[in-house]
Amino acid sequence: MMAKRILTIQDLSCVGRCSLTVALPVLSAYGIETCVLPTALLSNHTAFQKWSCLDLTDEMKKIMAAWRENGFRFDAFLAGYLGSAAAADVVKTCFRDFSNEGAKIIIDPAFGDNGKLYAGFDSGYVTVIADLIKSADILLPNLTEACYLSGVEYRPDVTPEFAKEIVKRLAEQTNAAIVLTGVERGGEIGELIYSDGALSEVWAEKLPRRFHGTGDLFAAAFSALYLQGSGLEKACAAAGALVAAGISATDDSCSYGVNFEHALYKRKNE
Ligand code: PXL
Repeated sequence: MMAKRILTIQDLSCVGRCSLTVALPVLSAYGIETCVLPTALLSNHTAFQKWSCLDLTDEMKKIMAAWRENGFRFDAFLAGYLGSAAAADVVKTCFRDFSNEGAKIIIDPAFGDNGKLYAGFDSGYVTVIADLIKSADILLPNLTEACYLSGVEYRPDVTPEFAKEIVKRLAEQTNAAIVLTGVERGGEIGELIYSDGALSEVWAEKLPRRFHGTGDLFAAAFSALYLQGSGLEKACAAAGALVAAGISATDDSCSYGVNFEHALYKRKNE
């Protein structure tokens, strides 16, 4: 079997499950060879009160220079939280220089939630990401990110009908399939998918508690399943089920993220 090699490009936050500390174990557990390009090194994610952050943009350039000499190529990319506009520029070069033929570029914009930008981001960062997503084959925004990227005002009570309009607007701005996450209706949560001019929806029971890092967990599992040949809807349903299993197994405070380790372990041992 020709194995796929993915490069995931995100920050490394030492505490609080998110970005690389989620993507690397999850992609590996699904059997995908996973390489990493860390964009920043943080003491912990920025939803905790205090954090330190070392921007790694300069190191990313050095890493990529060595990779060019080694002739490395990747079959897929999963880009998430980048941390700075400068890092986003480097990521664009990375896609250009290290893609195998037919490589899939999956981008989770990862700059906000609940109608707000994450600490440290501003409209300039959103503009840079709005440019970066033009390279994407698949875009995985949540509602907040989709609103910022498409210039639509965020409303927490957005109806699935209105969400469809946002998704179509985003599709016009990119060549990507759009997978809008965290759409709600009644007691359900799901994804709206727009691909090749067709809309589809995936729904599951909404669990009452919200956790940090669920978007990163969804993106990692979705990417693994998609690369293994699941269609967009199937990959969404299975990734959503993993997130739900993780949430059900979590009794920590929401800042520490989801107990995906238990969900992965159970998946393997059932
Ligand atoms: O889960 C998204 C994320 C990733 N990385 C860092 C973050 C956040 C969200 O706050 O702060 C450093």
